[in-house]
Amino acid sequence: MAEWKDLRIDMSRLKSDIETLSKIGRSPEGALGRHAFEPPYEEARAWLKARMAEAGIEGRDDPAGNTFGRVGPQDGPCVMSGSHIDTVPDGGPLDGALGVLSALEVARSLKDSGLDLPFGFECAAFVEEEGRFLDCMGSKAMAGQLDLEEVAHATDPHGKKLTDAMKGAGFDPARIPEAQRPQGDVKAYVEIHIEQGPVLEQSELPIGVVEAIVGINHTRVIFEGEPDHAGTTPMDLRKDAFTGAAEYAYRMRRIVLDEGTKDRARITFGIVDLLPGAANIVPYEVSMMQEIRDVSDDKVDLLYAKGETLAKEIAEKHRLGMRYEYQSRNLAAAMNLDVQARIREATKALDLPFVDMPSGAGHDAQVVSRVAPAGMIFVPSKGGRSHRRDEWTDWPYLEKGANVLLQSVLRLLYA
Ligand code: HGY
Ligand code: MN
Ligand code: MN
Repeated sequence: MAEWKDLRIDMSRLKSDIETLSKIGRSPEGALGRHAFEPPYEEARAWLKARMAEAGIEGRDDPAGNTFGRVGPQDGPCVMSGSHIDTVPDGGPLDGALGVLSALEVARSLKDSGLDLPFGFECAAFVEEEGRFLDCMGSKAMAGQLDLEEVAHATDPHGKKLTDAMKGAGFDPARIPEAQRPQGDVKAYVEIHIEQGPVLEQSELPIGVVEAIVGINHTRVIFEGEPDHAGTTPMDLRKDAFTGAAEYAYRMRRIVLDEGTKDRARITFGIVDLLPGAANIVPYEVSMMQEIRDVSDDKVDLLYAKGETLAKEIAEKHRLGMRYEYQSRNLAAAMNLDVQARIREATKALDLPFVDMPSGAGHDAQVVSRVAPAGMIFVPSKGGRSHRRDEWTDWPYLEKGANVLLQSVLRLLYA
């Protein structure tokens, strides 16, 4: 039987899994899209469970739509590792997939090792991390942090309801609360993810140990005007909703730069819907999805409140109506110091240099950290690129990262 400190993952299996999953949900034009509960996602879920079954691991879906596989003792607390297999529209092959498939490879390596594990190890695919309907919906359900009112109202950008999408995939939204795991059930959680930014690549380091994850607030900012003829209505008489939206987006950027945490605050308007959408009609409604991020929740709250005040001021100035509709939030999260220490130990044992760093992206780990000690491992992103088709990390970095994950999990199991 292998000594646990000598265990390593099998890169050929992990590589083959990453390549195969990257083809599920890919259009003939090359765009990858696996949106929670839609057919490509369900195909990926079935494939994942088949891969578990091939390894002698039983795949299990919980009532919220998360998927788990467990090795070692089947009852009692577990060490868990996972991430998500949903993607953003036209997304990349590694965001989320790396964490799920590396966790699966860790499960297989533990099973093959013949080690007598003191606790179970679970690999997890949390559903709907990317927030097409509702950010980190699956991990929030497991952590008992899901607001069922938000679930009832959540829609995708086309107006499809989350509850209808769940039903379409065979899940009953009324049973979501059953997905909550009892306190103490997850003894520790560790997630590997691509960095999605340039820091590791630029400093030529293979591993990042995450110290904290940003808080995120999603709010719909809507300006309402009147649809008038674009040629005959004088400029000073029209109620142009876009004028309000444009001024708002421009001035909010300044506020976030001046009043958010230095170098850590972000604002993005990633969805803008304009009605009626004709070149010769004054827009009567503009709805923008505002995303604020900061490492400090107090700053997120402050910027959110400043946004409402600004929107009111601008609406008055241009004689527009205004609605400021909160959608959802993820609280900022510090990673557990003990889990961080185990990751550093594992990294040093593998003779790899690393850096401690914050995460500007949101992750399931930040939700799980509310109910269990959680940590994260980052690997470099080529060109810092993510949430796009050419997102990539070279294979040797992925192998190093997966071995750090395995060795971190072993330290958490035997701690
Ligand atoms: O949006 C995020 O930060 C993550 O990629 N879901
Ligand atoms: Mn993402
Ligand atoms: Mn992700």
